[in-house]
Amino acid sequence: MTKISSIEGRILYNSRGSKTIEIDVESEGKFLGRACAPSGASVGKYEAVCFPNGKPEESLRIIQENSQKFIGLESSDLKGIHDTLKSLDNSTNYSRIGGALAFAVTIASMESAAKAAKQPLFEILSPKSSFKFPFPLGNILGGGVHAGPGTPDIQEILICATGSKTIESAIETNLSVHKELRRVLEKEDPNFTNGRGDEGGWAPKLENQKALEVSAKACENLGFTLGKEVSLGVDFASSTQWNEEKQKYVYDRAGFENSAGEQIDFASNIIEKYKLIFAEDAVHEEAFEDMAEITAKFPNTMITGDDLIVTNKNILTKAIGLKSCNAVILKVNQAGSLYDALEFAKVANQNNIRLITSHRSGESIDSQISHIGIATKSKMLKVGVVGGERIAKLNELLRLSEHDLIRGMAEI
Ligand code: 2PG
Ligand code: MG
Repeated sequence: MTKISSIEGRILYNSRGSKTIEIDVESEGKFLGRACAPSGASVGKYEAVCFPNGKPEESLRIIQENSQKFIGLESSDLKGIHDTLKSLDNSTNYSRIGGALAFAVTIASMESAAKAAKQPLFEILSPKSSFKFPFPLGNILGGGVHAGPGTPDIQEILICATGSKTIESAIETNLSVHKELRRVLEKEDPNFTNGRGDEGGWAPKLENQKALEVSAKACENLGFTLGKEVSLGVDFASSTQWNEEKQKYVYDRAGFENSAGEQIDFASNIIEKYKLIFAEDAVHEEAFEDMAEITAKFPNTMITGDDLIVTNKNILTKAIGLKSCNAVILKVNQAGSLYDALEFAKVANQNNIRLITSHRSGESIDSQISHIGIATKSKMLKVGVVGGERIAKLNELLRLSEHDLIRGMAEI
């Protein structure tokens, strides 16, 4: 048991070059925990507010003025630290102090506690558990708000080495598909510049269907069968297409519009044709019934809520009642504090809703989410394939493979 002796913060930049906050929590004057908050581009309506009035400086001022409230708390007392944050901000979405601050303070504290206990972070987050590796799920082709005009409306096409038996082979297989896709794209378009989106996926000038075709082609070129050695996933991020006034999904780049019913067919056709293992936000963030229709149709695909659920346990409880999804994204900064996110994970696990712990498109080079994915028994870890801030999370998994507490891959 060690007590927090100091808490400090600073303004840094995330992978998109936007300002963010980093927090240092020290226990007993020597065990340093450090966490830097990420941020999203496709942000759910109901997720925690990143910074008060959009200003990281506000969050920094708040922690500087209130640091004494944290000093003397046990660094491992996640609930106590969470409650202290809530005493500064009793809003439901951290609009006063910023969800980014709640994220950074709670993760830095637990990292400090882990160092003091000489235990890895995943173990201190979930003591006396059995652990498995989540399957890395990585963006190989990006569009939507993560890439520029001319790219697909669909935000992400993802790869997952579902046939891999080890974490090493799962990472290597994802990398090989990402590399092969570059060759396929260069053949397809001799003017392809090798440009990449925010999460490291290629960002070609292609419409949705063609983008899916080339992604499947890259897998086949390597001798893989979709649904066997590897599987594709899609984050439709449909809220970015949803036009409230028209009550339609507007696919600007491809030049068509879908009614609610047509969107269900559009997503269903893609899930079927490409045997998707993972389909995220196939409809917009308030279409719980439409999601339920897709979930009922595809019991073997992870029909996943991200913007729909925003790592919020009350929204998840509603979705469970409506059978809206069989899987959920866990993004700590959507919830706010790590305590909130772990409470959310409990509800998901108790109800057989599969968890996918995820990065944000604007990331830091931290790698605590690899531990959070393991500790929450996530089936997948959505962290990208390439790019320094993405590789950092994958490399941490490789380091953790030296640990004999983690045995084998998750069952998906
Ligand atoms: C998503 C994420 C991460 P963002 O929509 O799932 O891939 O993107 O961080 O921009 O919300
Ligand atoms: Mg998403």
